[in-house]
Amino acid sequence: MKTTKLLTLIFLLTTVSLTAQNPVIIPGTLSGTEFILNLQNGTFQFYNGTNTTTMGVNGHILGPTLIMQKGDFVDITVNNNLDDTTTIHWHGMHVSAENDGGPHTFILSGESWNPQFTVMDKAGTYWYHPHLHEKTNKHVSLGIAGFIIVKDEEEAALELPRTYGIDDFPLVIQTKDFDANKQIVTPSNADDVLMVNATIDPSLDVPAQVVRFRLLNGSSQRVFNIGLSANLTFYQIGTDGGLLNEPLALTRLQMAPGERAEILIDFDGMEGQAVQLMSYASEFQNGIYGATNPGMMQFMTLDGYKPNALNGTNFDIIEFNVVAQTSDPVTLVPTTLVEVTPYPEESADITRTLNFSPSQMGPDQLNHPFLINGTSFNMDIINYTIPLNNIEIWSIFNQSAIAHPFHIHDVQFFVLDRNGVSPPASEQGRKDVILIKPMETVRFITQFTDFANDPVPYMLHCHMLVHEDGG
Ligand SMILES: [Cu+2]
Repeated sequence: MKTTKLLTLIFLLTTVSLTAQNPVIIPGTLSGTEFILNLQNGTFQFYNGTNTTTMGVNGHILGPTLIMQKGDFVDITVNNNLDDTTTIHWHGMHVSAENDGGPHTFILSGESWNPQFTVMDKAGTYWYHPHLHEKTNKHVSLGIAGFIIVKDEEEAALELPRTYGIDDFPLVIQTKDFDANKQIVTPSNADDVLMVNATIDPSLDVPAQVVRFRLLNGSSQRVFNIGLSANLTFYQIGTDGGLLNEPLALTRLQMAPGERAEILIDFDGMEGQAVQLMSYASEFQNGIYGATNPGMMQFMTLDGYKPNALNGTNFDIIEFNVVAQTSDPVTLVPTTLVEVTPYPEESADITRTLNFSPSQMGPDQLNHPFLINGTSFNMDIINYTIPLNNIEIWSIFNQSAIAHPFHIHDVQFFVLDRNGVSPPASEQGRKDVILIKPMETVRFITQFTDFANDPVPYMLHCHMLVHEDGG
């Protein structure tokens, strides 16, 4: 009897230690105007004692955070030391097509690419990732992704936390599928391992004051319904393309693959307490990757999707442990931020309509590629030729049974409406990704300024990387 109890105790202790929190990795930074990025194969221990084959930038997993100043002319050298062709795209940034790093601007194994451009973007959280046709998911899933933080004078004038790694933290949230040997499986619909900055079961010590988080959904397919434990309030201050007019007090924020959000959490007076950043995925309606059923109808299957403890349930993303204040804390959430001015609808030169549809109708449609206006991606076809400086409304109808996060390069847009209704305040800032639900029409307005290029196109695509790779 005693032995049994002892064994039980040992078992419990072992279980606890296996699920212990791991301090989240904070990526290093590169700043200035010259950046050298070495893409490389690597191995990384997501699980203690087990090497997983990975890809990384200047290291074995993920990449450094690039800190850029608006107005600077930056010179980036990307050395492809992988044994595969790839590209690097500056997601969300307004750069010329030849500097954008889309699938046409590939870097062969052993070669280098040297984009140079003036940073024209507003202060905000952008990111970089591979964009090779049919290989984007593999290269991102194996680990190539990094943050870009753009700073500007407008943002610098605000009383916001901005000390990297102290009161300003980048958090890339990803789910992956590991096989029995703890190797990453791609493509997969069985992504049941959640990580933040490549750390499984992550925790982070945060000071008892207002702290800024730059959230990125870097997952291949999964949508998160961000919230805090005990439904604590947090404040969204930024969307994909920069700061909002004013902080928004929220308890939930939906984030699809590719989307970023800057949030503030006020930990003042909470020293010694723990707060979980969570996904309340139980609240998703069907038809979203992350809900109980990924298709609108229950009978629609997605190979490998079930069973998965992350689907349709609430789960922790990262634990924040509140520690002592820093010496110069921000303790108030500002009341106003920057002026964000959408283009008036009447200013549009044209409305384009896009229709997302399955390539194969019926209950198995989620396992097949999806089409835009009845066609899939072709490297040799340019689908739209847009006059420089056009202001355009894009009206996108999702005629398929799963929600797709639509992404367009070069521009930030403003959402006009969802099925004719104004979007929630959290979607009224500058955006470059928008989740379009089944049978929903989303309209946005944008302007195509500064860059014209005949042979090198910009991309528009679904940011579920499996759908993207499917064309
Ligand atoms: Cu899609």
